[in-house]
Amino acid sequence: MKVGIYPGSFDPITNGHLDIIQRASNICDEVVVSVLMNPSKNPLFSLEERVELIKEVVKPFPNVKVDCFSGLLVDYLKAKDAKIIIKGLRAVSDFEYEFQMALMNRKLAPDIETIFLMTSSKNSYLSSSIVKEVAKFGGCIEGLVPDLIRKAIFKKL
Ligand code: COD
Repeated sequence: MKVGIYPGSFDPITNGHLDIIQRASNICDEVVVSVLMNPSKNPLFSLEERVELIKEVVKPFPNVKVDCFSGLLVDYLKAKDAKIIIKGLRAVSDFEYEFQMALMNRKLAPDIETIFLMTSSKNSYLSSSIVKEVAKFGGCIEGLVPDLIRKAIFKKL
């Protein structure tokens, strides 16, 4: 069974992330959206909130699960006996950082492959931070995140 692990902060999940999840679900038997537990960051949503919100919005995809992890990504994949890391690419600006991470992950675990999926152009400018910033100053974030997430963001803010 081909299990693809899609790791990230997902604070919160956006339509850009969902675009990648949908594409990955078409090529993997199972996709696990894995939220990083990172105590050094100061997220808008707690880990539990992020996991619950993602579970709600991935309901239409029967082969997508949600989980969380801490520590090295490759150790998490080994524990799950998975060999595929899914990453999303928006623009050339993502490439350098993602390439560096992919090569380091390959050095740590040569049998694990990173697969990059390109987002639709309509989602290519989206990031969790930009959505939060626009919302914070009262801007419209309709169409950038699922409705449930939009409501959760405004409730938080
Ligand atoms: N369209 C397409 N893809 C998108 C979009 C969009 N609009 N927005 C984000 N993405 C992609 C990102 O490129 C990324 O691939 C993924 O979605 C998640 O994005 P974020 O911003 O939620 O999460 P990040 O980038 O903060 O996640 C970083 C990781 C958690 C993957 C990374 O820090 C990690 O693996 N940490 C574990 C520790 C580790 O192993 N470190 C060594 C790695 S070398």
